[in-house]
Amino acid sequence: MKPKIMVLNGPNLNLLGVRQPHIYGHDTLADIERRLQARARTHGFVIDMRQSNHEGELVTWIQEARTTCAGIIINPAAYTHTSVAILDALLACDLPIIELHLTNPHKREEFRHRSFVTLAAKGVIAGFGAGGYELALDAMAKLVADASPGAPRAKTGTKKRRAP
Ligand code: CA2
Repeated sequence: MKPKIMVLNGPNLNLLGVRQPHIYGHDTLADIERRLQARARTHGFVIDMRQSNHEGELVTWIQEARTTCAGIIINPAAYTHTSVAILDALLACDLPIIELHLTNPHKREEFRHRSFVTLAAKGVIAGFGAGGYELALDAMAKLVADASPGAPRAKTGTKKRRAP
């Protein structure tokens, strides 16, 4: 069975591509998911991408991922900076976790500089816009492969270049 990666998105990210494109870009969450599904196939992953405006729902989904997924990629949005509940749920998972942001919170208001979620994350990808989701998936592929060294790696489809 292909490993499943949970990709979680927090409050207001359903407005991506619809409002404030000068900050968050023109891609909708559906655009991002389409590209991510294609990238997941090259890694031999299944993606389960979800968005919620509710903290408790995100906590429930993290708990679900704990027993069903090989890793979690999470853009907790504003909950990044406030949610001990999401941090605790992530800490209870024995899974690789990648924190993801479209923008670079450290270049923004000071209240965005603190992340609770970082305490549970293996690493953070921030500031690369919608393309950050694919970067996160590539990083996750390495983490999952490192966690099960005996498992065969998926072919990524990149052609070998002939020597000049
Ligand atoms: O840069 C990111 O991805 C953030 O997680 C986005 C959050 C923000 O609170 C974090 O500090 C950084 C905000 C998400 C709001 O998404 C919107 C998208 C379109 C229009 C309005 C809001």
